Amino acid sequence: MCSCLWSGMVGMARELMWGVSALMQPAAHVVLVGLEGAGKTTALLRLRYGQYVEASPTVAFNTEKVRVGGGSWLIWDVGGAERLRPLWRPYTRACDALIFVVDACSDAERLEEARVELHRLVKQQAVQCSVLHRSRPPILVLANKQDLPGAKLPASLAISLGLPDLPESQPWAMAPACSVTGEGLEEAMGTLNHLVIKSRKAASSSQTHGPAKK
Ligand SMILES: Nc1nc2c(ncn2[C@@H]2O[C@H](COP(=O)(O)OP(=O)(O)OP(=O)(O)O)[C@@H](O)[C@H]2O)c(=O)[nH]1
Ligand SMILES: [Mg+2]
Repeated sequence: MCSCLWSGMVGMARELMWGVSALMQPAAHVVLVGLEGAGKTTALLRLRYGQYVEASPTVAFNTEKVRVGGGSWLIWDVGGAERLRPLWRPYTRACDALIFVVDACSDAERLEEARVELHRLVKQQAVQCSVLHRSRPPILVLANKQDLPGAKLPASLAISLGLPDLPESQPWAMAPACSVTGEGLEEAMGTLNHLVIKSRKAASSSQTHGPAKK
């Protein structure tokens, strides 16, 4: 048999096995964080109920199980008020992924506050993951409230939040959304699903072949 045909078949079989094992994976544990009022609970309720549900400020956390974007998710939504932010650390311990929600209409001061919190979280994750010998969970930054006039585009928000400065070992992606109408949420969860699958693949191949060279 022609070697390129053989390697094509092996590749297809490998992809099929990955597809089947992804279906059999338990729900990924995801944590929604971000400053107060960014729209975390609105996004969670939109994903869960498929319609706009008015949210009041979260005083601790909410949790919902949803299937969207090709994945099954157990989502924890933790309040973003300053006094609640210390809770992000225990909730994000050993999670499979993070969603950092940002209000795309934030002024420069609020964006700087969001940048500081995001980078603090990434540093905490790095420490926790090295202690637990696991790879860093991917982060999806959700550029929410795209329906409002003056909403900044994802590329500009990525710069303001210092995403290009994150270490190479930190997988991230950015997605625009409007949690009130739900526009962009499914695509965003699809993007996160790809990141989670890629992370799981990398973790399982490093268990088999040893860690990848840096
Ligand atoms: N126009 C618009 N408003 C939104 C959007 N997402 C959320 N909101 C509004 O923003 C306000 C705050 O939303 P929440 O979902 O409570 O924000 P949160 O991030 O959960 O806030 P905390 O629980 O305090 O951390 C609410 O009035 C929402 O209706 C959006 O995409 N567009
Ligand atoms: Mg909330």
